[in-house]
Amino acid sequence: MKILHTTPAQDGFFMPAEFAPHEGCLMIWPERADSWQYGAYAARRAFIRVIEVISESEKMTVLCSENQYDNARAQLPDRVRLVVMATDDAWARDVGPTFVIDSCGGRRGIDWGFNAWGGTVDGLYPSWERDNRVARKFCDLLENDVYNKRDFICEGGSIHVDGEGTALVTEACLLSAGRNPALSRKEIEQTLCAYLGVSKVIWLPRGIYNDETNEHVDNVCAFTAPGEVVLAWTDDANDPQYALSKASLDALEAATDAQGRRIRVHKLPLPAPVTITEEECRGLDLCDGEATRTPGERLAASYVNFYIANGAVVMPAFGDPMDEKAQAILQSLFPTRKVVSIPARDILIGGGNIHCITQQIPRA
Ligand code: KQY
Repeated sequence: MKILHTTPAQDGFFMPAEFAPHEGCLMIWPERADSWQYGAYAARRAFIRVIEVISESEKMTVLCSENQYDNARAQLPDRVRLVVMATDDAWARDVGPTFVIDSCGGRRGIDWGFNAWGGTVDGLYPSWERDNRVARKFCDLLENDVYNKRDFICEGGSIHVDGEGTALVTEACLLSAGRNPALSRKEIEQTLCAYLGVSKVIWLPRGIYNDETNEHVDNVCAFTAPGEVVLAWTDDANDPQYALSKASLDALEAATDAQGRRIRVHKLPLPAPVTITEEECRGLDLCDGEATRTPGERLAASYVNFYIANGAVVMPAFGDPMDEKAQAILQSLFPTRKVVSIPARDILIGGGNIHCITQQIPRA
């Protein structure tokens, strides 16, 4: 495996859309006791269900700690490849490589810098060195060369692309003080263009209310096809989310993509606010002496946090009447894939959802 110091755009590589064909998917076995309540037992059940569904149509690789290898092996389907690799938590979207491909059958990874969503400014755990090394190690495992971009803090959940030259990000996240404070908005945009192989970046102002990632785009808006997105939406003007979603709607309606198209926006309803219970908080260890959640805290629940697999769209469900409506909307937007909904409260408690715990490996 070579470590590259050029850029993907210079070399003719670009990030394909998530709805383009995948060779496989990367996930990480949950274990961290201040993220996953009560020994991560319930979280593991939800992760396993996600793994089962995705691995029906893609080669699945799961990373786990040495301590968890036997336990994970016993619970995962035989068709899943299980690899021991040290991580700090289970967010494959954010710590795994972002893959880029070219038109000659090549695939490479990008190794962004990772600082636990904000480093010493507002990061979510005090040490992230193991996570920061996952992208490069995983490229080594796949025998894919890797672009070194550790001097730029970026998580996979903070970017979406349409595969036709357009990227989607939020200002709240990409311009946050804990990411790349020395870079201007223009410099950040130039970096995204050089590494994702895009020519246009659409900036949404905000993401999902109380999203501890500084409002990753993958929880609020996602491409479903070139020129088409779903946007997390509420009609309740008293919900703090309303102003955030409305600001993003305005930005999308004013934008054109890299091909000069206007963006078609499909509103995806949000579930009623989801809050964490006292009992759930009691099951979480302290992090650096502090509680990671407070009883009654609103969690960043959104149906937009789905994963587009080769044969399925895997979406979170929250036991809310909107679950079925959201599923029907997604099914109409992905007619060639089966939309499978998975109860995901136990993933949400960790701070993200199905998109955040998966990372696609595009077919080269
Ligand atoms: O991408 C994500 N949404 C990850 C969130 C991590 C939160 C850590 N508690």
